[in-house]
Amino acid sequence: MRLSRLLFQCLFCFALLVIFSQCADNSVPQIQFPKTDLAAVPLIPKPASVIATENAFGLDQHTAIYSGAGDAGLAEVAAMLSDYIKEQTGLEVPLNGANTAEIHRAVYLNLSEAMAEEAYELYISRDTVLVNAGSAAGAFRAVQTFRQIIPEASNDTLAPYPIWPLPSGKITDAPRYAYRGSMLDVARHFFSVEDVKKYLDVMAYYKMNVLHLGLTNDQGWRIEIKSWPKLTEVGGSTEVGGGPGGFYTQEEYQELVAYAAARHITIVPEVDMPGHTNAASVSYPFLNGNGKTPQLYTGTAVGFSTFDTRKDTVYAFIEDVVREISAMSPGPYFHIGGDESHSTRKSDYVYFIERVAPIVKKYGKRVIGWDEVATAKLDSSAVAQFWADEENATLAVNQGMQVLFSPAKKAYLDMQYDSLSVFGLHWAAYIPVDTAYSWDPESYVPEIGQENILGIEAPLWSETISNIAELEYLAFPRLIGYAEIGWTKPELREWEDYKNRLAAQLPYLTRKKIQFYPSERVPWGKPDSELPWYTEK
Ligand code: TNX
Repeated sequence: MRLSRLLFQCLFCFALLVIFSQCADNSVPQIQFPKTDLAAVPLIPKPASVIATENAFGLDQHTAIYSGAGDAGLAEVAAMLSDYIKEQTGLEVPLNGANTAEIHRAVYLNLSEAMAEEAYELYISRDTVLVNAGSAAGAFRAVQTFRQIIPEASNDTLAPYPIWPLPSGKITDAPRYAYRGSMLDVARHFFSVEDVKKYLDVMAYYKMNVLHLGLTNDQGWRIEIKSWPKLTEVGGSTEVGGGPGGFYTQEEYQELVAYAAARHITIVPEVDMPGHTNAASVSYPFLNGNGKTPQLYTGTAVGFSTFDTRKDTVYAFIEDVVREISAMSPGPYFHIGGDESHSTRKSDYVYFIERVAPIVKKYGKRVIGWDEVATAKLDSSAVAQFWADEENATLAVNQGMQVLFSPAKKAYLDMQYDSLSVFGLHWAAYIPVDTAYSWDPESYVPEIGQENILGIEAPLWSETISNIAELEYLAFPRLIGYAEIGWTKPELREWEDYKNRLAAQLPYLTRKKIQFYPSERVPWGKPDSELPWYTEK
């Protein structure tokens, strides 16, 4: 196996040599590029190291992409790169060089087993771009860097055809945290498959790798469970404000999982329990433990619902749900919620969490729960998502659990930017774009060291937003900063530098038609009337 791969790589290198020897041929024009500076390209997240060599790689109609077809997942990453280039420039860049005579330059994707999983090196020189990566995921992250280096406009004066000159040099890069995520609450308001795909596109562009979906809550149950059909028939029928709600069929959920996987993003499904369970209890009243007759709920209060934690049938139900969702979720995690169970007695809560955790393990998943779950006894494979209570987060560390950082005061995407914000809440804080960026998980809770931090996640609760434009108002541009916190070491991060790189994302955000909030703290370089959410005063 290894030998055949080696042989393949040798042949491959030989093929490349043949191609490049043609570059010496007089028929291939030698283009003189103006001097470039790779270090000045406004990349987000900022890479670990950038060395500029002042030349350029001319991306044009004579470029091809090569990937070792024998390497798992690399051919798919190469195909994604070709699609991205097409989308951005209109160029059709062929894969694995059909018509070699026409090919002057090559992008080569290569696996380098010694490298960490998502690490990559990107060498850009006159006639080659070489990506070395620890895995297909690393190559995919490199591809995002490549996309960000492609200039917005082509240079049409260098040759009789358009050329997009990529500044040359070497980038060496790797993520700080293994988990760089966001959460969408599709329960309070439902968001379509198309909306979630658009969100995944942007997450991928900024190298995020986990999307947590809040699939259930008091106001709605959003994932089809074949063994309990009323969950979606009844529980999925409304949302906050009384709108029509909705849910993902299992096919649609799988479509999202696959779409995410193609972008090397893991979906983490959350079934929030024992509180936040009104929609489930309306569908199947035997689940209910608060002594009242459950009814569909379209308000925004929390803490009034609970499962009956002392009934075996409740756990049989939970096992069916965990089994069906786990079977569709290739990622390592299952989120059990566990937050704000104010109607569950403390002893019942602990009993419940300790009974549900083994069910999740039985289906091969690691438990994640909001920080309250650390008040129960869990093993070190479980993860506590720190959102409010430092004491709970510390309890988790004392049990050997890893902590996922989502402190509401810094990382909640549903917090308003300021008192004039149209959407969002402010129970935890107002979070302007610079505040969202200027903090670091490692120094946030003194008792929690780097070794206990799994990563960062920015949750977007949806009580106040009911369509994609409103979602984008809260998520962008703050999500981009959370992506950088997750990827880039704190010593390389600084708001004054970041705000300029953020402003330079405007062409991408505009191309993607993202209705971001045009914070005045970011030098967008455009009149207000050309930015989203502009209204005539
Ligand atoms: C708290 S954060 C909640 C959610 C709300 C959110 C609104 C957490 C684990 N629970 O139920 O949607 O505040 O900001």
